[in-house]
Amino acid sequence: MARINSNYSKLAAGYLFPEIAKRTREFLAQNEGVTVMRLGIGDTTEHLCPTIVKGLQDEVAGLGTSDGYSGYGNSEGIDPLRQAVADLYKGFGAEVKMSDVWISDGAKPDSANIQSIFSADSVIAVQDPAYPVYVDSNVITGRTGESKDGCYEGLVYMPCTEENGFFPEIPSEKVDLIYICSPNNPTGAVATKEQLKGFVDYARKHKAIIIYDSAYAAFITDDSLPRSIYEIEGAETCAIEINSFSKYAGFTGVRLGWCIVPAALEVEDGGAGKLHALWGRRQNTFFNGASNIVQAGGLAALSPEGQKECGELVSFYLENARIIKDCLEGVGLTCFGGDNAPYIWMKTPEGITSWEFFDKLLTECHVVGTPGAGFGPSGEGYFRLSAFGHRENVLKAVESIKSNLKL
Ligand code: PGU
Repeated sequence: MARINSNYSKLAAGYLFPEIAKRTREFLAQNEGVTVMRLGIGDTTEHLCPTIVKGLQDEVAGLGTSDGYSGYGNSEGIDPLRQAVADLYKGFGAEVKMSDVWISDGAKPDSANIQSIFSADSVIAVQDPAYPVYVDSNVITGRTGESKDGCYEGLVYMPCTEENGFFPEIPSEKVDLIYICSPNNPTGAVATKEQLKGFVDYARKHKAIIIYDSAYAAFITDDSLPRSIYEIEGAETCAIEINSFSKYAGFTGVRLGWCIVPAALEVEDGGAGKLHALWGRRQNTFFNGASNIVQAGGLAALSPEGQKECGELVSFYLENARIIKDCLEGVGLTCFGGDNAPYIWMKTPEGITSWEFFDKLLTECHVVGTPGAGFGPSGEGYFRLSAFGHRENVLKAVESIKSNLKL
């Protein structure tokens, strides 16, 4: 008799973004003729850069020839791309070995899958608020109890608040896995080197592992801020880093990411090389490698010309962020983030919950955003606006907010 994984029933709600899409669809069904401006999900909108398109097309053309055809690749990805990723890190002063780089089909699968190489009784610490995948993947695996008052039992929440600049204090208890996202989704805050050093020191002392999601690293314009945790000395012994081509190169639909699992990592019951080998074993069993076509696109994205073109895209989205933030501050709302990240983290007006603000913004302004509560209990009272959008759509959204939002 087959039985279900009952941990799924612990999940407090549906996955956040489909839930928002559903509520938006319901609103549109009830309000015929209305169009909405979508600043909800962080999904890129601008077309691929020419250098990437050429990289993809050349690979497709090659696959149509006997010489250029390739079948299954290594689950860790093609070496030139792994090397290009390692070289990218060199560019900002971090030492990453090509052999520690795994190419994947995106940061979301990696951030959900990585927990599988750790013990089932690991104590998990998450920034609160956080990208929901870190929590949900551990709930599904059974590392938490039930959800009570918006918190899962057994999970260590590290509040990120206005008071601590949206970067958490180091846990006072012993935890085993620590998820850190910088630039942060949803708060837009970027951890400083000193802040990361505090966590690296903690992790080395307690043989904990940091899972560092740097999916938005390309949005850092302030050169004093770290783009990788490996800019911190000793991080290769205690940190895994996950990143993506999604936001940097517009690959949200194309799909490509990478995960760095250094051979130098050490845990309580495994010395150097152990976690590295386990991740290789996991990927070889569950994954047949990222698409060869897409990897060629990734290689083009990391070429000097590709980096220049992608950099322009990133600047375009950061300009959107500035436009949105200026508008919100102009109507008297308090905002954070948006300077080195594509998200603006806004305080909801006094007495209005984040889901109430979602409804208010949708009904009054026809603008879709993301309620902070969807990212964890400390997200209540906040609202996320995404800077991904066509300029025309962003301008329409800000005009509507200025004219129609009743505060
Ligand atoms: N990591 C973080 C921190 C993210 O915010 C996102 C996307 C990803 C990883 C996903 O990267 P991929 O390489 O594309 O897999 N966050 C978006 C999209 C929502 C989602 O469910 O992934 C967001 O709006 O938060």
